[in-house]
Amino acid sequence: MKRLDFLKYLSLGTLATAATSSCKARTPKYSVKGSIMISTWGDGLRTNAEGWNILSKNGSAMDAIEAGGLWIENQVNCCVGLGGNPDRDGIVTLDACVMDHEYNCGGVAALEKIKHPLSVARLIMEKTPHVLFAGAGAQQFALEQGFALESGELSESAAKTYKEWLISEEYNPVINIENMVPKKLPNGEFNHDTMAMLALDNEKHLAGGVTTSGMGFKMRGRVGDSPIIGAGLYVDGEVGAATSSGVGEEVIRNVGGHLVVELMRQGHTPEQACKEAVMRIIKRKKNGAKDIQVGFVALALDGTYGAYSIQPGFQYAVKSESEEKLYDCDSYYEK
Ligand code: SD4
Repeated sequence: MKRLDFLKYLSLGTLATAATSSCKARTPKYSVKGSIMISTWGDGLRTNAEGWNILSKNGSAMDAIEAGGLWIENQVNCCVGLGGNPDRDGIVTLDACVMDHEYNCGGVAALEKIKHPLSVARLIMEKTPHVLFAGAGAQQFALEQGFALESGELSESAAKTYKEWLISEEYNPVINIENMVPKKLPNGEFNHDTMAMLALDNEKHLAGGVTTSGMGFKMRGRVGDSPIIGAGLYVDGEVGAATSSGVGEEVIRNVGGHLVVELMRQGHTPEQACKEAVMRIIKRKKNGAKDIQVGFVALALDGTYGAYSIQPGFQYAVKSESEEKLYDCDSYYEK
């Protein structure tokens, strides 16, 4: 970014907010007919394929989301499932949530030793009067529902990364900035890849889901935006759905998912809504959020979709009848 633009944005902050809240509908950037699934990052191509198996046979958006979650949680990568990076005490804790078009939702926070947190979140939604379970209670619920208790042993890659991290013990939440990251994790990996998914089925029902091991080397007990309805995910069956990846604290502070959906309700396209939510984060951070990443992806009920992030490098995958593609979204800062 153009420093001048940024200063202008800061000084015109109030004006900007007022102007956008009366924003009229714009020509949609991307739109599709029929069902569609959108997932964050490169692995999103695979989660979309899992979801598409269901959507293409007239299955429900929620089933598609769960299929995507099951697939990614079975992989070993830095940031989703039990193979992900641990907290600073060396323990993997998982966050996940789901939400459907009728405002039903469920989430788990800081869940340990359970392989499929997104499915647990769905059962919380379907079988309990509650929305969010945390820690030991979340694990107890999962065991009661028949999930196995896993060993808690770190994956080979997480054990290696953790060992290297222990040398500095520095918590450095620089994530999701593939092209311009100043600092990688010690093993050269990037600390990103939360799986955030949105789907629209042939019944025009929306659903969303997020699953993550959260920020690597977080403080014990830390919960990010991913299981928080309204922050990491929000679905409004009358308007659209939005989800996020990046530094969860900033998404929670700005109630990102809900903000994006409300902006769409006011007439913003999905991309414009994501951009406005990103701008709020930038405006409210003293250093203009120069060193962090947050990206939002949104899907409107009419099938239009879009995304926007603070830093370049945020990707999302789209699968519909007419396309199968990984997009690099526009960002506030340039490479
Ligand atoms: C968190 N939002 O725990 C997650 C991290 C993330 O890509 O999205 N990483 O704050």
